[in-house]
Amino acid sequence: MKVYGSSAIRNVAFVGHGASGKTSLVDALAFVSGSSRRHGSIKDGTTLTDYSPDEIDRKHGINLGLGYAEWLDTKINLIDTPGYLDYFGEVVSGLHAADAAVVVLSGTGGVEVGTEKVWELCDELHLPRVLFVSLMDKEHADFQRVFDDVKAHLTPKVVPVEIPVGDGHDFHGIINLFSGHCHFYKKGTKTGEYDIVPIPPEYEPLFRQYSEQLTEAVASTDDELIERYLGGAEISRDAFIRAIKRALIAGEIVPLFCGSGDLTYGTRTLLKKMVELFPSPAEIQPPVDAPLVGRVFKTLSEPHVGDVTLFRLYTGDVRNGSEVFNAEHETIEKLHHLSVQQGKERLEVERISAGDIGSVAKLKDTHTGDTFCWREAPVRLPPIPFPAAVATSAVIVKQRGEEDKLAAGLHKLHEEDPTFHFEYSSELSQTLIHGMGERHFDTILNRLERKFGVHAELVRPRIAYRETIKSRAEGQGKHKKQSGGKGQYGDCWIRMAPLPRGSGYTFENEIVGGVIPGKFIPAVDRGIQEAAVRGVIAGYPLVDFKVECYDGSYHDVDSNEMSFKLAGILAFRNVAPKARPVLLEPLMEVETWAPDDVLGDVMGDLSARRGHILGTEQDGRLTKVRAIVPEAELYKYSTTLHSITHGRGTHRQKRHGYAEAPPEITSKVAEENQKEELQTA
Ligand SMILES: Nc1nc2c(ncn2[C@@H]2O[C@H](COP(=O)(O)OP(=O)(O)O)[C@@H](O)[C@H]2O)c(=O)[nH]1
Ligand SMILES: [Mg+2]
Repeated sequence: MKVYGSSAIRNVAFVGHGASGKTSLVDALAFVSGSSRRHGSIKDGTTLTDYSPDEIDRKHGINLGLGYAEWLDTKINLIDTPGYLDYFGEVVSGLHAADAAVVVLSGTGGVEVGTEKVWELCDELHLPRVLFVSLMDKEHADFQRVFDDVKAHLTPKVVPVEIPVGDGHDFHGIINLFSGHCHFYKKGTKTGEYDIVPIPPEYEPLFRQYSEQLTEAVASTDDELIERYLGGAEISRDAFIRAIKRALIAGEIVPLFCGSGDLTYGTRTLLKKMVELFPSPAEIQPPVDAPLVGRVFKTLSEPHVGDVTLFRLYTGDVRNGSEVFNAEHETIEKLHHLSVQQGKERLEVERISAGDIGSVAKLKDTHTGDTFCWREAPVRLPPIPFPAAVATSAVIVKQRGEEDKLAAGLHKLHEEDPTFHFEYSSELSQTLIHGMGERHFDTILNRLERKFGVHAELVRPRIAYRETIKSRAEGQGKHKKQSGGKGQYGDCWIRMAPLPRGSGYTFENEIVGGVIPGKFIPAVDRGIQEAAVRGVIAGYPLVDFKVECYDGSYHDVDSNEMSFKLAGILAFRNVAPKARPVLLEPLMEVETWAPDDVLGDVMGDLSARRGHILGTEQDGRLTKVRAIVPEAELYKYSTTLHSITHGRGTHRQKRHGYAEAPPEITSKVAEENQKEELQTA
């Protein structure tokens, strides 16, 4: 394959809501350009970028996919991203490798939740972008409605640069406002080819109206052009394109295109305009100044190949066999079989030049987010800001003996996907996974099975309850045993008192006159602590209390540390139940963002989860609700929130200490504990 220099490269991410037609469009662009051999379809599971078994089964993207289209002597890198929010990490990766974005909208759906989310991220990254309304051949597709929707809900800067001719099944042409041509597509069009025909008379008024709007919008972003425009002078095509490109990069206008990925309509114009309007890497300021800077934005784990590292170069060229420095892990990595990806295919290349995207397999110690540089000039780019996990579950193996394989598999999956985390909680004796939601966990389980042969399932995470006491109480613990020879003797009197939440445990020695010798006192303390770990109500650690040891007795021969430790245990078991013990449950502080039309339902749901609402405030288009909710009630919250808000709501949560559980919860937890004890007895 030809090596392209920086100014002949475009890096474009395709982003948008699920099922808006991104993957089909990317497939069509690569095919129409002649760079990919097959025009695939979602239905047959043959698209360029949705090739993993999971994606073929589910008929939607899960991983970022990469292909390219060569058009007008330019290599356009096509970064396809999934639409579902559970895979938003892939969008973050993709946009960090891109210099521009095509935001894809469905002709029947318009602006959807996913569109808004990717738009916000493009805004944050100041990415130049265009909008493409796909699926224009679908019944009920409506370009005008989508345009109005975009203007009202996404950006007022949108300007149509094309007009579809014919609606739904009758869609057969596109009027190009740049050239003033109407492109007519014959039935059976395979590679986006068209005839140029006169604009149909019934479209003349709309054509004139939109052309004027476009010229005015572009001219108004450019002082020189506006003079000429107002003076009635011709604006040359070159000057016009230059002005649009400048305005697009500055975010002053957002051109709106249309077409159909399935039918390949509109693909040639989009290819051409990506070359003409999007900045090349040569026009982009590199993030740091160094002779070689590249960023790993994605690690794929491919069957038969292993780990495939996708990287974007900013400065410097690398060659097949180059030794680059990974500053994060301080390792030298040799780039064997340097390649570019065309979907799942890897095409070996001699060189990847500055600005381009490359792929390399089997690196030693390189992960998503790492920086490549030369050893002599080490640099590290800031980490890619991946979204924080919003859901937690516990995971167990279905077959005994697979625990080690589970941990190894989870570790690999975390390296592949930075939005996925896991930990082993020794307190809960459970492996916990944290991620973006049920759908995300589902894919994790599938990958565990396919790639690592681990059969695992999700279970509810246990809750780390605590116990405490609410009043003072006192009493004795006495251990005495006489069995021939030397006996055992320990005897102590203790007072227990509650302490404020979060203070833990304190022990005070109030023995006077040596009724318990000083050397045995620490043993009493240890005994109490040991007993406290098992609690008195439901088997959970008892916390936030004070113990005073104020009396006791000993035996010259039979007393020893063990006897006094046992005395401590007995004293705790005797006194704690008299000190009004209660169960404490962990709380979370939850922040939920939701649109106003479902705010009532969102608050109702939080209350039903025994949540205490602290307040609400406006935050952009959404309202933020703050609430304190028991952790036990938050299992699968993200899924419920998703369904109540139709995917428009998000939330975030953090620990917020403990509070006394209501009696019905206490008895339920105590009962469960009893059952478990019987089972393990
Ligand atoms: N009629 C029609 N269907 C399309 C078109 N593009 C995609 N589709 C279908 O719409 C669904 C979603 O397409 P896909 O490319 O997976 O969308 P993505 O989730 O945005 O990547 C699939 O069933 C496609 O076959 C199109 O241009 N016309
Ligand atoms: Mg897709």
